[in-house]
Amino acid sequence: MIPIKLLTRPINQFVIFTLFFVLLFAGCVENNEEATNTDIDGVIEVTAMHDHVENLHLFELSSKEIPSGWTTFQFNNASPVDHFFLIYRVPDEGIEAAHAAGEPLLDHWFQGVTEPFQLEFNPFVKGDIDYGEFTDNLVGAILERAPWFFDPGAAAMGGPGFTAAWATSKTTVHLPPGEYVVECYVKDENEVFHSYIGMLEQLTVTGEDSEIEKPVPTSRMTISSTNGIQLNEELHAGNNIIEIIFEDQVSYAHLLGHNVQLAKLADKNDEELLSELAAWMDWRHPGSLVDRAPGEAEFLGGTMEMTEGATAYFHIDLEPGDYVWIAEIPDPADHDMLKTFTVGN
Ligand SMILES: [Cu+2]
Repeated sequence: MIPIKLLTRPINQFVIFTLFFVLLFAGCVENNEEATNTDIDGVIEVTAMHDHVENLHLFELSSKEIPSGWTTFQFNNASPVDHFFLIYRVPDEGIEAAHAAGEPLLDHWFQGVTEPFQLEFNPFVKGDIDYGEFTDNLVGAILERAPWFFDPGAAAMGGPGFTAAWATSKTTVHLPPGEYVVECYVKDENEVFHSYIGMLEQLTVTGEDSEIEKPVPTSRMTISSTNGIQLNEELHAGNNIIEIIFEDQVSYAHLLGHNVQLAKLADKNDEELLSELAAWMDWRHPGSLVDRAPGEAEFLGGTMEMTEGATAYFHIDLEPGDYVWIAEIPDPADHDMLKTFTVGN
């Protein structure tokens, strides 16, 4: 049984928390990426990798301790499947609970949130229990081990969005001092979330101020549950910095809030692929969110979920062609969160 209170208000955080965690990976600059970013103040390199021997999906971070303020995450996907980098702020209650249990914070999060999610998801994705039973079981398990996850809740702070295998993306977010957990919940072929098999890391933001100025945007986007995704002007070929403002945040049927993803398409009028892509992004279905986006859709980043009022800056070098903005929610077109466009020469 889930207390009603927890099903109303915390659903946001629940949602937020809802899924899995990530790891930040530091460091390794792959030879197919530009290596200059480590020289820029306020840029953290995150490399996504796959350990084929152990079947682990991993993040490597250029630093796991950073000053507070504006930070740009350069996400290098050096692996054969799609990933993202979702940042959660751990509430003080979570830090205290880990301390009281004598457990490292990341272990406490894994055992309290990540592991219950995977274990409760297993019978659901096999078809043994229905969605209602799954969510009841999930909430019960997390309340038992990590009640702080719902109340006061872990806050979604954005981070680089879905980034295709071997691709890179770049997103700037503002992080106040605190402890953070980062994760990717793309699934492998066995319906195992990457957060459960390595992509869960801790990031510490110190009290020191980075004194980095926020990026100067070239265009402005808003996203909200009522007006969907709105961009104030057409994008052009070349470098763009898109300011993405979360006017609100709500919990959808898949327990998560909205986010903003960009994908390149072979043909923006391919309606079949667009609905396949939208269905693929709903983690609840067997086969969805597994390995790679369907067809020729290639994810180029964006920003993961953020709390109401938060802003991210998405840096993207666009070449001419067809694209789609899409939020990772059920039936995004119904919410005006699936929008195709063309970039001209
Ligand atoms: Cu992943």
